[in-house]
Amino acid sequence: MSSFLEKLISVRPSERQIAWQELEFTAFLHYGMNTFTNAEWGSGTEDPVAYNPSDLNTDQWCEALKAAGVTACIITAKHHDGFCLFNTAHTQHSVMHSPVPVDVVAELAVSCEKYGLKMGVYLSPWDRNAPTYGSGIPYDDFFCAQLEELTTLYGPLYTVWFDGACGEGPNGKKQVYDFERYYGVIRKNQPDAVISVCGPDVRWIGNEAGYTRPSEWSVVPARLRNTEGTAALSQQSDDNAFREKPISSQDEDLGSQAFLLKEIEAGGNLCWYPAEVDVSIRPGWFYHPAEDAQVRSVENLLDIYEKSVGGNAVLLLNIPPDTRGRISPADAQRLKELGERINTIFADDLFTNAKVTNNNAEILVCLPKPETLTHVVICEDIRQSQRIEAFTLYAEVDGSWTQIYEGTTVGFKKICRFSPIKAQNWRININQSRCTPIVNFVGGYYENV
Ligand code: FUL
Repeated sequence: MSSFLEKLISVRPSERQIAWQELEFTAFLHYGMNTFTNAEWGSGTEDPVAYNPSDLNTDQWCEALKAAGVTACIITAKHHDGFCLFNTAHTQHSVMHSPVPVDVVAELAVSCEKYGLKMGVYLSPWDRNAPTYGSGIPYDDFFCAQLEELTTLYGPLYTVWFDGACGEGPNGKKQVYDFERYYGVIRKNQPDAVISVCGPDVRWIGNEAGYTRPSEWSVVPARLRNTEGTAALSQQSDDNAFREKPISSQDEDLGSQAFLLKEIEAGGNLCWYPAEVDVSIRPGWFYHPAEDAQVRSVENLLDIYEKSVGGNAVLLLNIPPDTRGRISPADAQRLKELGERINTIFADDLFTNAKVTNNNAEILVCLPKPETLTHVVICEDIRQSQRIEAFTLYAEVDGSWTQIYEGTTVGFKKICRFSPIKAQNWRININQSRCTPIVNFVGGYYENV
Protein backbone atom coordinates (compact mmCIF):
# COMPACT_ATOMS: atom_id res chain seq x y z
CA MET A 1 0.00 0.00 0.00
CA SER A 2 1.30 3.44 -0.84
CA SER A 3 2.33 5.68 2.00
CA PHE A 4 -0.30 8.16 0.84
CA LEU A 5 -3.11 5.62 1.32
CA GLU A 6 -1.58 4.60 4.63
CA LYS A 7 -1.69 8.22 5.64
CA LEU A 8 -5.36 8.49 4.68
CA ILE A 9 -6.50 5.47 6.67
CA SER A 10 -4.38 6.44 9.67
CA VAL A 11 -6.78 9.35 10.25
CA ARG A 12 -9.35 8.06 12.74
CA PRO A 13 -12.13 9.39 14.98
CA SER A 14 -11.78 10.18 18.67
CA GLU A 15 -14.02 8.37 21.16
CA ARG A 16 -16.17 11.48 21.54
CA GLN A 17 -16.61 11.68 17.76
CA ILE A 18 -17.67 8.03 17.62
CA ALA A 19 -20.20 8.51 20.44
CA TRP A 20 -21.59 11.55 18.62
CA GLN A 21 -21.81 9.72 15.27
CA GLU A 22 -23.78 6.92 16.91
CA LEU A 23 -26.51 9.40 17.89
CA GLU A 24 -27.48 9.55 14.18
CA PHE A 25 -30.67 11.63 14.52
CA THR A 26 -30.56 14.69 16.76
CA ALA A 27 -32.70 17.82 17.17
CA PHE A 28 -32.12 21.54 17.41
CA LEU A 29 -34.45 23.60 19.58
CA HIS A 30 -34.35 27.26 18.58
CA TYR A 31 -36.20 29.01 21.32
CA GLY A 32 -35.71 32.42 22.89
CA MET A 33 -36.47 36.09 22.47
CA ASN A 34 -36.99 35.72 18.72
CA THR A 35 -39.88 33.34 19.38
CA PHE A 36 -41.74 36.22 21.03
CA THR A 37 -40.71 39.02 18.71
CA ASN A 38 -41.40 36.91 15.63
CA ALA A 39 -37.82 37.43 14.42
CA GLU A 40 -34.89 35.35 13.22
CA TRP A 41 -32.11 37.65 14.39
CA GLY A 42 -32.80 39.92 17.35
CA SER A 43 -31.03 43.25 17.85
CA GLY A 44 -30.06 42.73 21.47
CA THR A 45 -32.17 45.69 22.61
CA GLU A 46 -35.29 43.60 23.31
CA ASP A 47 -36.91 43.99 26.72
CA PRO A 48 -36.77 40.71 28.72
CA VAL A 49 -40.45 41.38 29.50
CA ALA A 50 -41.28 40.33 25.93
CA TYR A 51 -40.25 36.76 26.73
CA ASN A 52 -43.46 35.32 28.10
CA PRO A 53 -44.32 31.66 27.43
CA SER A 54 -47.86 30.80 28.52
CA ASP A 55 -47.38 27.07 28.93
CA LEU A 56 -43.70 26.13 28.97
CA ASN A 57 -43.37 22.36 28.94
CA THR A 58 -40.02 20.78 28.12
CA ASP A 59 -41.43 17.29 28.76
CA GLN A 60 -43.69 17.85 25.78
CA TRP A 61 -40.65 18.80 23.65
CA CYS A 62 -38.95 15.54 24.58
CA GLU A 63 -42.08 13.48 23.93
CA ALA A 64 -42.38 14.98 20.45
CA LEU A 65 -38.70 14.37 19.72
CA LYS A 66 -38.79 10.81 21.01
CA ALA A 67 -41.72 10.04 18.72
CA ALA A 68 -39.48 10.79 15.74
CA GLY A 69 -36.64 8.64 17.02
CA VAL A 70 -34.43 11.55 18.03
CA THR A 71 -31.64 10.63 20.48
CA ALA A 72 -30.31 14.03 21.57
CA CYS A 73 -31.14 17.72 21.38
CA ILE A 74 -29.41 21.09 21.40
CA ILE A 75 -31.02 24.14 23.00
CA THR A 76 -30.16 27.69 21.99
CA ALA A 77 -29.02 28.77 25.46
CA LYS A 78 -28.16 32.14 23.91
CA HIS A 79 -28.72 33.33 20.36
CA HIS A 80 -27.13 36.38 18.70
CA ASP A 81 -29.44 38.78 20.60
CA GLY A 82 -27.65 37.83 23.82
CA PHE A 83 -30.84 36.86 25.66
CA CYS A 84 -30.00 33.90 27.92
CA LEU A 85 -32.39 31.02 28.54
CA PHE A 86 -30.43 30.03 31.63
CA ASN A 87 -29.83 31.49 35.05
CA THR A 88 -26.59 33.29 34.37
CA ALA A 89 -24.85 35.43 36.97
CA HIS A 90 -23.14 37.49 34.29
CA THR A 91 -25.95 39.46 32.66
CA GLN A 92 -29.45 40.59 33.48
CA HIS A 93 -30.48 39.96 29.89
CA SER A 94 -32.01 36.59 30.66
CA VAL A 95 -35.17 34.62 31.36
CA MET A 96 -34.65 35.30 35.06
CA HIS A 97 -35.71 38.90 34.41
CA SER A 98 -38.74 37.94 32.33
CA PRO A 99 -42.35 37.39 33.45
CA VAL A 100 -41.59 33.64 33.49
CA PRO A 101 -38.32 33.42 35.43
CA VAL A 102 -37.61 29.78 34.71
CA ASP A 103 -34.19 28.41 33.76
CA VAL A 104 -35.15 26.71 30.48
CA VAL A 105 -31.83 24.88 30.13
CA ALA A 106 -32.28 23.40 33.61
CA GLU A 107 -35.88 22.40 32.83
CA LEU A 108 -34.80 20.76 29.61
CA ALA A 109 -31.92 18.93 31.33
CA VAL A 110 -34.43 17.35 33.74
CA SER A 111 -36.78 16.39 30.89
CA CYS A 112 -33.94 14.95 28.79
CA GLU A 113 -32.83 12.82 31.70
CA LYS A 114 -36.41 11.62 32.18
CA TYR A 115 -36.85 10.73 28.50
CA GLY A 116 -33.37 9.34 27.92
CA LEU A 117 -32.21 12.07 25.55
CA LYS A 118 -28.74 13.57 25.55
CA MET A 119 -28.53 17.35 25.74
CA GLY A 120 -26.25 19.90 24.16
CA VAL A 121 -26.06 23.69 24.16
CA TYR A 122 -25.75 26.34 21.49
CA LEU A 123 -24.05 29.44 22.84
CA SER A 124 -23.67 32.16 20.24
CA PRO A 125 -20.27 33.84 20.39
CA TRP A 126 -21.89 36.81 18.64
CA ASP A 127 -23.70 38.71 21.39
CA ARG A 128 -25.49 41.89 20.33
CA ASN A 129 -26.34 42.79 23.91
CA ALA A 130 -23.11 42.35 25.87
CA PRO A 131 -21.51 45.76 26.59
CA THR A 132 -18.02 44.24 26.46
CA TYR A 133 -18.53 42.74 23.01
CA GLY A 134 -15.71 43.86 20.72
CA SER A 135 -13.38 44.72 23.58
CA GLY A 136 -11.20 41.60 23.33
CA ILE A 137 -10.28 39.91 26.61
CA PRO A 138 -13.08 41.39 28.76
CA TYR A 139 -15.64 39.85 26.39
CA ASP A 140 -13.78 36.52 26.29
CA ASP A 141 -13.83 36.56 30.11
CA PHE A 142 -17.60 37.08 30.06
CA PHE A 143 -18.14 34.40 27.41
CA CYS A 144 -15.96 31.88 29.26
CA ALA A 145 -17.80 32.62 32.51
CA GLN A 146 -21.07 31.74 30.78
CA LEU A 147 -19.51 28.63 29.29
CA GLU A 148 -18.30 27.69 32.75
CA GLU A 149 -21.91 27.91 34.00
CA LEU A 150 -23.33 25.87 31.15
CA THR A 151 -20.65 23.19 31.33
CA THR A 152 -20.80 22.71 35.10
CA LEU A 153 -24.39 23.24 36.23
CA TYR A 154 -26.54 21.21 33.85
CA GLY A 155 -25.11 17.70 33.90
CA PRO A 156 -23.36 15.95 31.02
CA LEU A 157 -23.52 17.69 27.65
CA TYR A 158 -22.93 15.80 24.42
CA THR A 159 -22.03 18.91 22.46
CA VAL A 160 -21.35 22.62 22.61
CA TRP A 161 -22.35 24.12 19.29
CA PHE A 162 -20.60 27.30 18.17
CA ASP A 163 -22.17 29.29 15.43
CA GLY A 164 -19.89 31.09 13.03
CA ALA A 165 -21.89 34.31 12.77
CA CYS A 166 -19.74 37.24 13.86
CA GLY A 167 -21.33 40.66 13.58
CA GLU A 168 -21.18 43.90 15.46
CA GLY A 169 -22.01 44.33 19.11
CA PRO A 170 -24.04 47.12 20.74
CA ASN A 171 -21.22 49.62 20.29
CA GLY A 172 -20.62 48.76 16.65
CA LYS A 173 -17.44 46.80 17.35
CA LYS A 174 -16.64 43.26 16.27
CA GLN A 175 -15.05 40.73 18.56
CA VAL A 176 -12.19 38.43 17.61
CA TYR A 177 -13.19 35.22 19.35
CA ASP A 178 -10.54 33.40 21.36
CA PHE A 179 -11.83 29.98 20.36
CA GLU A 180 -8.85 28.11 21.80
CA ARG A 181 -9.70 29.51 25.21
CA TYR A 182 -13.39 28.60 24.79
CA TYR A 183 -12.44 25.05 23.80
CA GLY A 184 -10.29 24.81 26.92
CA VAL A 185 -13.27 25.46 29.19
CA ILE A 186 -15.30 22.76 27.45
CA ARG A 187 -12.52 20.17 27.43
CA LYS A 188 -11.89 20.79 31.13
CA ASN A 189 -15.53 20.49 32.24
CA GLN A 190 -17.07 18.23 29.59
CA PRO A 191 -14.29 16.13 28.09
CA ASP A 192 -16.77 13.83 26.34
CA ALA A 193 -18.63 16.63 24.55
CA VAL A 194 -17.92 17.33 20.91
CA ILE A 195 -17.36 20.96 19.94
CA SER A 196 -19.34 21.52 16.80
CA VAL A 197 -19.20 23.73 13.72
CA CYS A 198 -16.78 26.44 14.92
CA GLY A 199 -15.01 23.67 16.75
CA PRO A 200 -12.59 20.86 16.07
CA ASP A 201 -14.89 17.81 16.32
CA VAL A 202 -17.92 18.20 14.06
CA ARG A 203 -18.06 19.82 10.62
CA TRP A 204 -20.91 21.94 9.29
CA ILE A 205 -22.24 20.22 6.17
CA GLY A 206 -22.04 23.53 4.31
CA ASN A 207 -25.72 24.36 3.78
CA GLU A 208 -28.93 24.69 5.78
CA ALA A 209 -31.17 23.01 3.21
CA GLY A 210 -30.71 19.40 4.31
CA TYR A 211 -28.39 18.50 1.43
CA THR A 212 -25.75 15.81 2.01
CA ARG A 213 -23.08 15.23 -0.63
CA PRO A 214 -23.32 11.88 -2.43
CA SER A 215 -19.67 11.37 -1.36
CA GLU A 216 -19.40 12.55 2.24
CA TRP A 217 -15.90 12.10 3.65
CA SER A 218 -14.88 12.30 7.30
CA VAL A 219 -11.16 12.52 6.43
CA VAL A 220 -10.64 16.07 5.20
CA PRO A 221 -7.97 18.79 5.23
CA ALA A 222 -7.16 19.88 8.77
CA ARG A 223 -7.38 23.56 7.94
CA LEU A 224 -11.09 23.11 7.29
CA ARG A 225 -11.58 22.99 11.03
CA ASN A 226 -10.53 26.57 11.40
CA THR A 227 -12.01 28.50 8.59
CA GLU A 228 -15.72 28.86 8.99
CA GLY A 229 -18.98 27.91 10.55
CA THR A 230 -22.52 28.50 9.38
CA ALA A 231 -21.63 32.09 8.61
CA ALA A 232 -18.17 33.25 7.60
CA LEU A 233 -15.84 33.92 10.46
CA SER A 234 -14.10 37.22 10.38
CA GLN A 235 -10.67 35.72 10.77
CA GLN A 236 -9.10 33.05 8.56
CA SER A 237 -6.71 30.57 10.04
CA ASP A 238 -3.01 31.10 9.44
CA ASP A 239 -2.45 27.71 7.90
CA ASN A 240 -4.95 28.59 5.21
CA ALA A 241 -2.33 30.81 3.69
CA PHE A 242 -0.36 28.11 1.89
CA ARG A 243 -2.99 27.73 -0.78
CA GLU A 244 -4.31 30.51 -2.91
CA LYS A 245 -7.86 29.32 -2.89
CA PRO A 246 -9.17 29.16 0.67
CA ILE A 247 -10.99 25.98 1.51
CA SER A 248 -14.68 26.15 2.36
CA SER A 249 -17.04 23.73 4.06
CA GLN A 250 -19.35 24.48 1.15
CA ASP A 251 -17.02 22.93 -1.45
CA GLU A 252 -18.45 19.81 -3.08
CA ASP A 253 -15.24 17.79 -2.90
CA LEU A 254 -13.64 17.81 0.54
CA GLY A 255 -12.15 14.35 0.65
CA SER A 256 -11.50 12.56 -2.64
CA GLN A 257 -8.06 11.00 -3.07
CA ALA A 258 -7.14 13.52 -5.76
CA PHE A 259 -8.14 16.43 -3.56
CA LEU A 260 -6.35 15.14 -0.48
CA LEU A 261 -3.22 14.35 -2.47
CA LYS A 262 -3.00 17.99 -3.57
CA GLU A 263 -3.50 19.04 0.01
CA ILE A 264 -0.67 16.83 1.26
CA GLU A 265 1.62 17.90 -1.59
CA ALA A 266 1.01 21.52 -0.64
CA GLY A 267 2.11 20.77 2.91
CA GLY A 268 -1.30 20.42 4.51
CA ASN A 269 -2.45 17.97 7.15
CA LEU A 270 -5.56 15.82 7.41
CA CYS A 271 -8.06 15.30 10.21
CA TRP A 272 -11.19 13.33 11.09
CA TYR A 273 -13.96 15.90 10.82
CA PRO A 274 -17.37 14.30 10.26
CA ALA A 275 -20.35 16.17 8.86
CA GLU A 276 -23.55 17.32 10.57
CA VAL A 277 -26.65 18.29 8.58
CA ASP A 278 -28.48 21.15 10.31
CA VAL A 279 -31.83 21.91 8.75
CA SER A 280 -35.13 23.29 10.00
CA ILE A 281 -38.49 21.55 9.81
CA ARG A 282 -39.86 24.99 8.83
CA PRO A 283 -38.47 27.83 6.69
CA GLY A 284 -37.17 29.70 9.77
CA TRP A 285 -35.03 28.56 12.69
CA PHE A 286 -37.45 30.17 15.16
CA TYR A 287 -41.19 29.64 15.42
CA HIS A 288 -43.39 31.96 13.33
CA PRO A 289 -47.18 31.40 13.25
CA ALA A 290 -47.20 32.37 9.56
CA GLU A 291 -45.11 29.27 8.80
CA ASP A 292 -47.53 26.78 10.39
CA ALA A 293 -48.56 25.55 6.97
CA GLN A 294 -44.98 25.26 5.77
CA VAL A 295 -43.79 22.37 7.91
CA ARG A 296 -41.77 19.98 5.73
CA SER A 297 -43.63 16.93 4.43
CA VAL A 298 -42.88 13.46 5.77
CA GLU A 299 -41.62 12.45 2.34
CA ASN A 300 -39.14 15.32 2.35
CA LEU A 301 -38.03 14.67 5.93
CA LEU A 302 -37.56 10.97 5.23
CA ASP A 303 -35.49 11.81 2.18
CA ILE A 304 -33.30 14.13 4.28
CA TYR A 305 -33.03 11.43 6.96
CA GLU A 306 -32.03 8.69 4.53
CA LYS A 307 -29.46 10.86 2.79
CA SER A 308 -27.91 12.31 5.97
CA VAL A 309 -28.05 9.50 8.55
CA GLY A 310 -27.57 7.14 5.62
CA GLY A 311 -24.91 9.36 4.04
CA ASN A 312 -22.19 9.30 6.69
CA ALA A 313 -23.55 12.35 8.54
CA VAL A 314 -25.54 13.14 11.67
CA LEU A 315 -28.91 14.80 11.18
CA LEU A 316 -29.64 17.87 13.34
CA LEU A 317 -33.28 18.67 12.63
CA ASN A 318 -34.54 21.95 14.07
CA ILE A 319 -37.97 21.99 15.68
CA PRO A 320 -38.75 25.39 17.17
CA PRO A 321 -41.07 25.53 20.21
CA ASP A 322 -43.87 28.11 19.91
CA THR A 323 -44.88 31.10 22.06
CA ARG A 324 -46.68 28.84 24.50
CA GLY A 325 -43.42 27.02 25.08
CA ARG A 326 -44.59 23.86 23.36
CA ILE A 327 -43.79 22.14 20.09
CA SER A 328 -46.71 23.12 17.90
CA PRO A 329 -49.29 20.52 16.80
CA ALA A 330 -48.23 20.56 13.15
CA ASP A 331 -44.58 19.89 13.98
CA ALA A 332 -45.39 17.28 16.65
CA GLN A 333 -47.66 15.48 14.22
CA ARG A 334 -44.96 15.48 11.53
CA LEU A 335 -42.37 14.13 13.96
CA LYS A 336 -44.72 11.32 14.89
CA GLU A 337 -45.34 10.47 11.25
CA LEU A 338 -41.62 10.55 10.49
CA GLY A 339 -40.85 8.25 13.42
CA GLU A 340 -43.51 5.82 12.24
CA ARG A 341 -42.10 5.79 8.71
CA ILE A 342 -38.54 5.20 9.95
CA ASN A 343 -39.75 2.41 12.24
CA THR A 344 -41.78 0.72 9.53
CA ILE A 345 -38.79 0.67 7.22
CA PHE A 346 -36.02 -0.29 9.61
CA ALA A 347 -37.72 -2.38 12.32
CA ASP A 348 -37.33 -5.68 10.54
CA ASP A 349 -33.91 -6.60 9.14
CA LEU A 350 -34.55 -9.25 6.48
CA PHE A 351 -30.84 -10.13 6.38
CA THR A 352 -30.94 -11.37 9.99
CA ASN A 353 -31.08 -15.06 9.12
CA ALA A 354 -28.95 -14.80 6.00
CA LYS A 355 -25.73 -16.63 5.34
CA VAL A 356 -23.22 -13.84 4.81
CA THR A 357 -19.89 -14.53 3.12
CA ASN A 358 -17.46 -11.66 3.31
CA ASN A 359 -14.61 -12.02 0.90
CA ASN A 360 -12.68 -8.79 1.15
CA ALA A 361 -14.19 -6.84 -1.70
CA GLU A 362 -17.31 -8.96 -2.12
CA ILE A 363 -20.11 -9.56 0.35
CA LEU A 364 -22.56 -12.29 -0.55
CA VAL A 365 -25.90 -12.43 1.30
CA CYS A 366 -27.92 -15.63 0.79
CA LEU A 367 -31.39 -15.50 2.34
CA PRO A 368 -33.37 -18.57 3.46
CA LYS A 369 -36.07 -17.57 0.94
CA PRO A 370 -36.61 -14.80 -1.62
CA GLU A 371 -37.47 -11.42 -0.07
CA THR A 372 -38.60 -8.12 -1.54
CA LEU A 373 -36.36 -5.26 -0.46
CA THR A 374 -36.43 -1.49 -0.86
CA HIS A 375 -33.43 -0.60 1.31
CA VAL A 376 -29.99 -2.00 1.99
CA VAL A 377 -27.83 -0.58 4.77
CA ILE A 378 -24.03 -0.90 4.78
CA CYS A 379 -21.75 0.25 7.62
CA GLU A 380 -18.00 0.58 7.80
CA ASP A 381 -16.09 0.22 11.03
CA ILE A 382 -15.07 3.88 11.31
CA ARG A 383 -12.60 3.05 14.07
CA GLN A 384 -10.49 1.86 11.13
CA SER A 385 -11.08 5.13 9.28
CA GLN A 386 -13.19 5.50 6.14
CA ARG A 387 -12.05 3.29 3.31
CA ILE A 388 -14.73 2.53 0.72
CA GLU A 389 -14.76 4.79 -2.33
CA ALA A 390 -17.14 2.93 -4.65
CA PHE A 391 -19.50 -0.02 -4.41
CA THR A 392 -22.27 -1.74 -6.37
CA LEU A 393 -25.24 -3.67 -5.05
CA TYR A 394 -26.62 -6.59 -7.06
CA ALA A 395 -29.59 -8.93 -6.70
CA GLU A 396 -29.87 -12.30 -8.38
CA VAL A 397 -32.98 -12.01 -10.49
CA ASP A 398 -34.03 -14.91 -12.75
CA GLY A 399 -30.61 -16.48 -12.41
CA SER A 400 -28.54 -13.43 -13.30
CA TRP A 401 -26.89 -10.77 -11.16
CA THR A 402 -28.70 -7.48 -11.75
CA GLN A 403 -27.29 -4.13 -10.68
CA ILE A 404 -29.64 -2.45 -8.17
CA TYR A 405 -27.65 0.44 -6.77
CA GLU A 406 -24.31 2.15 -7.29
CA GLY A 407 -22.71 4.26 -4.61
CA THR A 408 -19.46 5.93 -3.62
CA THR A 409 -18.67 6.50 0.07
CA VAL A 410 -20.11 4.38 2.89
CA GLY A 411 -18.57 5.55 6.17
CA PHE A 412 -20.56 5.16 9.38
CA LYS A 413 -23.76 4.26 7.55
CA LYS A 414 -24.97 4.13 3.98
CA ILE A 415 -28.67 3.73 3.26
CA CYS A 416 -29.31 2.56 -0.30
CA ARG A 417 -32.90 3.03 -1.39
CA PHE A 418 -34.29 1.48 -4.59
CA SER A 419 -37.55 0.32 -6.20
CA PRO A 420 -38.83 -2.97 -4.75
CA ILE A 421 -36.83 -6.03 -5.93
CA LYS A 422 -37.48 -9.63 -4.96
CA ALA A 423 -34.45 -11.92 -4.69
CA GLN A 424 -32.95 -14.60 -2.51
CA ASN A 425 -29.30 -13.76 -3.17
CA TRP A 426 -27.77 -10.32 -2.82
CA ARG A 427 -24.23 -9.14 -3.43
CA ILE A 428 -22.23 -6.05 -2.61
CA ASN A 429 -19.04 -5.43 -4.54
CA ILE A 430 -16.56 -2.92 -3.17
CA ASN A 431 -15.07 -1.59 -6.39
CA GLN A 432 -12.66 0.88 -4.87
CA SER A 433 -11.28 1.13 -1.38
CA ARG A 434 -8.34 2.91 0.29
CA CYS A 435 -7.30 -0.38 1.89
CA THR A 436 -9.06 -3.67 2.81
CA PRO A 437 -12.67 -2.59 3.38
CA ILE A 438 -13.99 -3.27 6.88
CA VAL A 439 -17.75 -3.59 6.66
CA ASN A 440 -19.25 -4.32 10.08
CA PHE A 441 -22.93 -4.42 9.19
CA VAL A 442 -25.24 -5.10 6.26
CA GLY A 443 -29.03 -5.05 6.57
CA GLY A 444 -31.94 -5.46 4.18
CA TYR A 445 -35.37 -3.82 4.60
CA TYR A 446 -38.70 -3.51 2.90
CA GLU A 447 -41.13 -0.63 2.87
CA ASN A 448 -44.54 -1.39 1.49
CA VAL A 449 -45.43 1.88 -0.25
C1 FUL B 1 -26.95 30.42 11.90
C2 FUL B 1 -27.67 31.43 12.77
O1 FUL B 1 -27.43 32.75 12.33
C3 FUL B 1 -29.12 31.06 12.68
O2 FUL B 1 -29.95 31.98 13.33
C4 FUL B 1 -29.29 29.66 13.26
O3 FUL B 1 -28.99 29.71 14.64
C5 FUL B 1 -28.38 28.68 12.53
C6 FUL B 1 -28.39 27.30 13.12
O4 FUL B 1 -27.06 29.15 12.50
O5 FUL B 1 -25.65 30.78 11.68
